Parts: sequence; structure tokens; C-alpha cells
Amino acid sequence: MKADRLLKQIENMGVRVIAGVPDSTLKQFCDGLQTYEGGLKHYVTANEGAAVGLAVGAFLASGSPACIYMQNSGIGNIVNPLASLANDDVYGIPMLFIVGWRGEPGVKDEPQHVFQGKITCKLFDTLDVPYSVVDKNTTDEQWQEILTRAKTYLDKNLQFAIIVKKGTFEPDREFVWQNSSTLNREAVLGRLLQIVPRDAYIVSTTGKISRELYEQSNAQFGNHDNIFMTVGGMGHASMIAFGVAQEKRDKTIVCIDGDGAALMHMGALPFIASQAPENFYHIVINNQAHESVGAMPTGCQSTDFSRVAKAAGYAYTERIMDEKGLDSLAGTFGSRKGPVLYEIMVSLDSRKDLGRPKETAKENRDAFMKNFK
Ligand SMILES: Cc1ncc(C[n+]2csc(CCOP(=O)(O)OP(=O)(O)O)c2C)c(N)n1
Repeated sequence: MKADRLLKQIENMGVRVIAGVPDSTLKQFCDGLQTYEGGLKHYVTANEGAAVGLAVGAFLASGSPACIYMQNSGIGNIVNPLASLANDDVYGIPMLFIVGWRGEPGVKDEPQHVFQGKITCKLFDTLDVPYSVVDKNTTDEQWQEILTRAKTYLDKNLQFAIIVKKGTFEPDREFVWQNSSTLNREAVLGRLLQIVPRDAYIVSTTGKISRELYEQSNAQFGNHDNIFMTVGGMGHASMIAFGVAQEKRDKTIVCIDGDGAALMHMGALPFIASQAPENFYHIVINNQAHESVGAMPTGCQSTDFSRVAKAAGYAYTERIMDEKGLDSLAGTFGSRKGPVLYEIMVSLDSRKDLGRPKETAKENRDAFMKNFK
């Protein structure tokens, strides 16, 4: 299936608004959305639940159902507004979900996708959302039948999901977006490992930031035992780091976050600020995009995290744009009491041959926890 074609069909069903969070399984679909010339209004939301909220509002105002695209990891974020607001037992708000299926049983995938992949269909069953599963062999006629079926549910103010297996969408026009930053993310992460004291603990966010830190730490120190990689649970790295920081007040705790992840559960910022952990250092690596899953812009490209954190009540915040800024960080890191937030602006490059953790998630958990024994 080509993204452009599906988007036209979705539009022909009466959908006017499409919102979501990008996903690697849906990379070609997301690229197609960025270049689509039809009449759909597109929004990248901070998290998948927010897309459901937007869909509710759009329906209330227009009477047209909205479409939500997402990775299956985001199901958790949609459960509350779907079950307690959009479901037929409450307001009955129609919406069409397009869901990238990571961790499909029988297909090798990363640990964070295995369980979520196994329960994906069951979750839609439980949520009263009928669905069809598509893959690269789904014919045009079958797609047509699925969309006709979907429309019968939407017309009754119910929801419907299309669960998309890997490889379903054919590559078409690739969407390439660049920001104006010059620092390279992996080089910045390598440098941060030099700047952060060796006896500090690092909690890193979901996606390539963790993978790059893992490789950089192994290359520099031969291990990565002081790093906890938040491989799933996108957006929660800062609260994990806060949890560690409160238990280990004599240690320096550093959260290395992404801008997309920090946006996803941004309530963590005022919460952390109000708790005022002096040993907490938050570093947001801002490339204004979801680079790990295809580099779609976050939709909040102009957000200045250093100013948001300042307004939230962090003790000190700063935006770093270049090598000079990193040099100055190297000279001052740790001299200020937390909570501190450094936002580092980076470009959108990443290595094609970037690896993935070789140990199991539990081995990494145990190696991290051993530090505290
Ligand atoms: C709840 C949830 N939604 C979507 C994803 C898919 N996902 C993995 S990494 C990522 C992008 C992270 O973006 P950002 O934090 O800005 O870091 P970057 O990849 O740009 O370095 C996304 C959307 C996910 N893992 N979990």
C-alpha cells in the first residue's frame, strides 16, 4: 500500500483531521502524511492520548471522525480517554486508529516490544475496538473491504483500528526535514560521558539516545553499568531518574532525555521542580524531531525547554547551541545545585550501523542495581 493512496481513501471516508505520534513501522505512512496534498489537517501531538483528545474535539465541532496514527507502544496512552470518554458507554465518539505493530509474535524484535506486541490485539478487543490486521500482501480489494467495514463503525459513532504489520507500506516520496543545529547527537553524548562525573548515574530516554550512549560508554569505559536505558515507557525517563535521585541523595543523577520524550509527559517538569532534588540534572537533547523513528518534526519545534523548565521552577536552566556552550558546560557541570536543566540543540544525523544493547533488559537492570549494593 502506498501512503498517499491510503490517505486519499481515508479522506474519502469523511475524515478531515489526522493526528498522532510517529512510529518506525509507519515510517512511509508518516512520510506520506508530510507530503500529502489533499485536504487532511495533520497534527503531531505530544502523546497518543492527546491525539484522542484532539479527535474528540474535532468530532464535536465538525461531526467528522478523526484518524489517529501511532505505534502500539502508545496504546497505554490512549486507554484512558478511549475507555472513559470516547467509548459507546460514555459519549460515543468515532475514530479510526492506524497502529504500527511492533513485537508481532513470531517476528524478532527488541525486548520492549515483545509483551506489548503479544497483547496488542487483545487490548483492542478489551477496549471494544474492532480491528483488521494488514500486511504487505493485503490486496487493494482487501483494503477496500477493511475501509468499508471501518466506515460502518465510524458511521455508528464507534471506533475501528487497522493494525499494520512491518513492511506494509511501500517506500514512496521520502520526507526529509532538517533543523538548523550543527552539533551531532552521538558526539554530544560521547562528550557528556566525559563531562558527567564518572560516579554519577545516568537514566537515558527511549530510542537512539540510549543506543548511542550504550555504544559510546562501552567504547570509552568498556561498560555501561551506570546507565539505565528507558527502552520502553517513552517520556518517563525523568521520573525514573527522579526516583533514583530521591533514594540516593548523595549521588549525582543525570537524566538524558529527548525533546519528543520530554514533551510526551511534560508534567514531570513542574513536579520535579517542586520537589527540588539538589542532585538532579536533566539534559534534553533537542533535535526538534522524533529522529529515532524517522525524524518527523515533533510539532512543537519552537518549544524552548530551558525556558519551560525555568518557568516550571528548575533552579537553573540553559540552552546550549554549539561547541563553545559544551566547553562551558564541561567547566561548570555540578557546580550548581539541582534541579538543573540543560537543553542541547543537535542536528538530525544518526549512524546507519548503530547497534542495540547485546545484554537482556534484566541483565542491564541488574548491572545498574549492583552499583547500589
Ligand atoms: C508511547 C510511545 N509512543 C511512540 C513510541 C515510538 N518512539 C520510539 S523513540 C521515538 C522518538 C523519540 O523522540 P525524541 O525523544 O525526540 O528522541 P530522538 O529520537 O529525536 O533522539 C518514538 C516516537 C514509543 N516508543 N512509545
